[in-house]
Formats: sequence, structure tokens, C-alpha cells
Amino acid sequence: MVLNCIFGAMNFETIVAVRKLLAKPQKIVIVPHKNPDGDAIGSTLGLWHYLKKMGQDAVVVVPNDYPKFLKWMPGSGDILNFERENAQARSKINGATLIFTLDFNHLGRIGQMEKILEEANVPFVMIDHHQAPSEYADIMYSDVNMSSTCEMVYNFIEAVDGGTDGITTEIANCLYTGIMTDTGSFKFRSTTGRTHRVVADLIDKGAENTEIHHRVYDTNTPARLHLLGCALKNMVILEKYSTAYITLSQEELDAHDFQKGDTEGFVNYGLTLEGIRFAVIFIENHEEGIIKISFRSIGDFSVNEFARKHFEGGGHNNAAGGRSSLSLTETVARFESLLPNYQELLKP
Ligand SMILES: [Mn+2]
Repeated sequence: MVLNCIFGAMNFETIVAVRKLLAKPQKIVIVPHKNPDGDAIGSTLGLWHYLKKMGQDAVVVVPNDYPKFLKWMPGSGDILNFERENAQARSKINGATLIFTLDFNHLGRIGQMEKILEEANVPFVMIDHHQAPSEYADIMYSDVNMSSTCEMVYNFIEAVDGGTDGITTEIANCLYTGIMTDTGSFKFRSTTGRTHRVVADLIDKGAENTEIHHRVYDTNTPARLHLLGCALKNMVILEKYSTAYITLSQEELDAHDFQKGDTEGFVNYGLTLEGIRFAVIFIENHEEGIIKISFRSIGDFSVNEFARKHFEGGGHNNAAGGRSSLSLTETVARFESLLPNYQELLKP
């Protein structure tokens, strides 16, 4: 049975189907996307705390490691890393009776875990806010208008539990973190009145908002700040196209003792320039032999469409990712050659 609720909050049939599944004791595995971010870790741990509280046997399995600035999150120590704890993670997945996939909607987004999940013959529940979901899940709660998967997990708990009284301080801390990171601290367009009401309720339930901002954002190392300096120096501004882009070569990353997550948020600096509506960062990755690209926009210009069409990527209207197997210089040249086609759309 496939129950879609692509638009709006969870529909009645979906809620009934989930309740029915959770009425029995299940062995549950919860999976976020590869390179999990604040929303991916916040939503999976938030749901994990909730399911455990219900008395369910549940475990979060991440495809690979996640940034240190998320490791304070309650339950973080119980997460299994598919790369590092492979045998244990595999046995959990093979023994699962129910699988939740959060903050992604295509099994290609979980890297090495794709095969084992594809072969798992158990019900799948998807909770996600990205565009164009694929149809692998039996129960889909998919809504591209949502700020974050964490906001959706709040809705999920509210619907399944018949209220939010069951949201503990741990759950509140996890969900607050993901909403905060996925909305750029409550400023992206996807931030609605409802988002703020959810966040307000999470604070009432014990989310340590000031502490969370500090733990997530005030974790710079001197090397990272110097790398940011280098990135900002490299920034190219193309006023004609209301565009600013940054490049970082592997050599520059190495010179600044690059650690995973160090370039997080760099792309957004372009958008802080007056008149700039399209910001991009190109990061050379020798290990994977590709250029990793992040796209951000302000307003109607859809970076999701741009990334899908030209750089094997996608995401949201105002935030998307992509890749290129050309060299850094060639990638940038190709990017610049595309801009004239978008001049009208990029007009201030
Ligand atoms: Mn998200």
C-alpha cells in the first residue's frame, strides 16, 4: 500500500498507517542521508528519542561521519556509523522490521548503504522536504514547503501521539537544532509562522536555544577562520548577473589544515553582498576526483533547477548542491558560460 501525502501536513491515512505499525513492537532502523547535517542528525535523533520513549527498539544508522559540532546532541553516542561500525550496522539493518528514512528521498543519497536498504524487505517510512521524491517508501510524508525535516518530525509526533506533550527536553533540543540549521537561523524563505510556533513550543519544552546556537556556530578553529579569509579573497563578483562565486582548490584546503565541515556556510557570504542574488562555491576534492558545488539564491531564482540541469545535483529552490568532473578552472569557465542564459532571471 502506497500512501502519498506529497502536499500539506500528514494526511489521515498516513497517520493511521503509522500508528498501526507502531502499535506493535518493531525493530526500527532510522537512516539520514550521507554527510549528515544538523537537520539530518536532529531529525533522526529526535525521532529516535520518541520511538524509544514509546518502548520501541530503535537505532540510528548514519552512512558516514558527521561534524563534531553536532556530537553534543543527546543520543549522539548511540548512533551507529555504517562506515566505522559496519558489521553492527548491517546486523541491525538485516534484523529490522521497519525502516525510517529522514531528510532525503532517493536511496542514491545514502552512498554505500544503498544496496542493503534496497534489499531490505520491510516497510519504509519517508519523512522529507526535498523535491522529487522517488517511490521507494511504503509511507511517505513528503512536503517541499517544510523548513526542515525536524519541523516535520514535530508534526509527525503531534499527529501520531495526538499532541506534543510527549516531546521531551532531549527531543526538543534535537528538533530545535535541525530547524535552526536548515533555516539559516530562521531567516530562509521556508521559515513560516508555523515554524516559529514550533520553535517557541520546543523552547517551552526545554530546548536550550542560546546554548545550541553557541555549540553549533561558535566552534571555529583559527585554521577555519584563515580558510574563510582565503575563500573570501578568492570571491569573484559578477555584478551583471547579480552573482558571486568562491573557489577553493585542494592546495588551499591543505594549506589550512582542512577538516570535514570547515567550508560549511562559506557559500552564504556571497549573498550578504548588496545586490547579489546568486552565490556559489566550488570546492576541489582530489579524493573523490570531483568539484563539489553549493548553490544559494535569494528570491525566485531556482538553484534546484540550475543544479539539476547543469551540475548533476539538486535540492531546494534557494539552496542546492551539485558536482562536476571537470577541473576547477574548467568548471568555473563552464559555470560562467551558462550565466548569460539566466541574465533575465537574475535581474535585480
Ligand atoms: Mn533538511
